[in-house]
Amino acid sequence: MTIQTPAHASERLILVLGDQLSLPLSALRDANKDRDVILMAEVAEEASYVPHHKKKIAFLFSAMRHHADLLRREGWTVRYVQLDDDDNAGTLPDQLSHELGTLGLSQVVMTAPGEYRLKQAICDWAAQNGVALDMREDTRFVCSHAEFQTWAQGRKQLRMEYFYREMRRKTGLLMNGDAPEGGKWNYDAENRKPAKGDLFMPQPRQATRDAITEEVLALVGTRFAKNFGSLEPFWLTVTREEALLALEHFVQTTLPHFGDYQDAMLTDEPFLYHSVLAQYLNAGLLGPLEICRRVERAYYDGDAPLNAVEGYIRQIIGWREYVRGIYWLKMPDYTHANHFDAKRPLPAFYWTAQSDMACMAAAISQTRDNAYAHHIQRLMVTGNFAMLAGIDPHAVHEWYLAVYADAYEWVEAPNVIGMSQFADGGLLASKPYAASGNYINKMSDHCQSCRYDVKQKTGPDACPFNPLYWDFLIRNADKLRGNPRLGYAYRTWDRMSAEKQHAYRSSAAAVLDGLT
Ligand code: FAD
Ligand code: DLZ
Ligand code: SF4
Repeated sequence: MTIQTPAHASERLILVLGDQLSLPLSALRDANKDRDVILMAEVAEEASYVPHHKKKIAFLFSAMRHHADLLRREGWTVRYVQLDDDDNAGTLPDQLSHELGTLGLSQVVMTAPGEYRLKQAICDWAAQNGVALDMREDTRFVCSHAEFQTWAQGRKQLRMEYFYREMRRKTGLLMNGDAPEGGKWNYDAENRKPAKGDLFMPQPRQATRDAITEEVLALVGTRFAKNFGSLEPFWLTVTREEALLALEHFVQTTLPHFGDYQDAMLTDEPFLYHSVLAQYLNAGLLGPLEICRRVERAYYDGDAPLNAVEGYIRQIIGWREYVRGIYWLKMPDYTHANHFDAKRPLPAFYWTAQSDMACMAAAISQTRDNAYAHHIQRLMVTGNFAMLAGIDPHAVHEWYLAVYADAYEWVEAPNVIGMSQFADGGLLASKPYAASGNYINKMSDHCQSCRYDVKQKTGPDACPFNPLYWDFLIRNADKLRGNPRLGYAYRTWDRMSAEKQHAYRSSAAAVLDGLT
């Protein structure tokens, strides 16, 4: 890819994407408010490259429209193209061609897209059309691509924990000189408690709706009527101002318990003690360091314990930065990785939420209602089931990319392909996150109301996760038996009677045969 830098900074078209809703954007660094024009466009291609959840599209379109207003208030000239405008060209490259032609410009500046797909399309378009494209690094992250590559070079294993420590040192977050605050880098061992329903459980901040949001909701309700998900109630924040209030609300009401109940699941509490900030962060309404510094301050002010604050900061400067690094290191092949050669189509209940498995029904119906499910639901319920059942990881990837308001491929794909499906063969995770019903029972209240019996191992009433767990390990024994972290599981299988082994395999076959 050739990136040409314009000789002088004047009269350029600056493209701002739907997930680049930040004033401190590298594309705007040296721009001229009097002469340069910003382009923002709602285009069919971005809105349909996967069948996005209605709430996700509405959130982004409304946030884009509010951001365009903010840019105008800041003195910029903004050309904003709405989805239904007559001169909407349908794709970002075509819209760029159209605007360059109308304005008589030939230079485009932008911050690099987060997704490989779009970056490639825009670079190809610029090369084919002889457009001078100045595509700049996205500086809204703690770790640059070059820095991640240097860190990854020569390492046999790319473990998040070591990367995270580097990011702690780099940012100084929760550091006491060279030592981690409290003496330990990671307080996860304290963060595995199941939760109990509580009438006073905090909820994410509900945003106010204005005329712009109402207009977008009407547009999405019509144009994307057949897409997955409920548009109403629409409570997401669509401005930076309100996203800052949502951050403050989280810190004051929820953060103190974030650590303790990070892995818990409850049927009637979709958000538990999670921050529900990822959609704002990934769209650019909030920055990773401003969130982390606010959360760190809560610890030093005595408002939140270290296990919560460290755990939270680790998700952002650890996991979030790390998965982005992996994505750019491994694309374009990464989203087609299929270590287990899994081929089964995605069952229909991932779209309907109609399943007798109470845990799956809860995770998917909450996803349908909120365009949200928290990490353990994504990993240990819907993700775990898909991997155990041998669902094609690319289909699983496309589902996750569509259904969550925070989903962009750079963050979704490593979490799905790597962490939840082990489809990259262990680049990201040292062992598959495979679990039987016992784990879900320990961490949730789902099993109490389930048609299946979590204690039954085999037979028609057994929790489907139980036989599927063993079937998965045995189906993939050639690829997994050598993994030292699975030694105990294989030794347990080897000690079982042939009759018990057979019962597990035939129960699993019955579950798999029943998937449609
Ligand atoms: P909290 O639980 O409050 O966590 C705080 C913040 O940490 C999040 O807002 C997020 O920015 C960051 N974070 C936490 N875990 C991760 C992680 N594993 N990777 C990257 N960032 C993390 N996150 C996305 O932002 N987009 C996705 O498309 C996405 N897809 C996922 C798919 C699967 C299968 C799994 C297992 C995880 C996925 N995650 C994704 C990570 C995580 O589940 C979400 O970031 C989190 O649930 C968002 O809700 P929250 O803001 O309440 O997060
Ligand atoms: C996700 C999304 C959607 C639904 N629509 C638009 C859009 O109409 N215009 C736009 O500029 N961006 C949109 N996006 C976000 C882009 O898909 C995102 O910028 C790329 O995936 C790169 O991360
Ligand atoms: Fe899920 Fe099994 Fe529990 Fe039912 S019994 S909720 S399927 S883990």
